[in-house]
Amino acid sequence: MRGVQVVGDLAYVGTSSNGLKILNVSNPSHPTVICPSSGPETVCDVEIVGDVAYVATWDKGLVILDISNPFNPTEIGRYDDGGNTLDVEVIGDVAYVADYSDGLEIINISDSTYPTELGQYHDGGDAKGVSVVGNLAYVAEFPGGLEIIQLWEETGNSNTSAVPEATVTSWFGLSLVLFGLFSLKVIRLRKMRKKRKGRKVKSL
Ligand SMILES: [Ca+2]
Ligand SMILES: [Ca+2]
Ligand SMILES: [Ca+2]
Repeated sequence: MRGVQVVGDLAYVGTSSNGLKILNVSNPSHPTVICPSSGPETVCDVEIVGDVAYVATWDKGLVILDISNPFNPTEIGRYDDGGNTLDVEVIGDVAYVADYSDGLEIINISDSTYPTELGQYHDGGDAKGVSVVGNLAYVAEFPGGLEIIQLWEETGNSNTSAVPEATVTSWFGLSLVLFGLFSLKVIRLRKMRKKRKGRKVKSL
């Protein structure tokens, strides 16, 4: 099993070679399988938004499933330009994907049937996990450690140079470990323009 999300009475569970398995877990003592497989993919992560499942499928990219009928999920879109999709986070019309040797990919999912790449950042290493908070993407990367990628510039009086200091402060107890083991970088990625290039603004 790889990745799981529960919504209401249903659990969406990733499998190693059968896509998503969907179970009714309304009785947690007796979960019942209502869909054993959505396809042949290896699922690394899944995020459910309404009637849509965004599935990170290792070597098959980001797969988008219509799950309005959980007994029979159907693929409605897919984005795969190489890499290995390990983790996905969806915020609004954008999917942020940790795509291993392709780094961070940012995918426009406003049209689920035709996902398109908005941007990508990769400066080496393998992206294995991603979490987005505000305009920052936190990427777990092997072997570099944590990379913090600025997705767009703040307006007004915000100071981008304050970002790494604030971040390290929040992990005060781990800061020495972070400095010793990880390469902590802050990268500016120009806002949501097609094929925009990222630019590193600070390294620690
Ligand atoms: Ca790409
Ligand atoms: Ca890719
Ligand atoms: Ca990197």
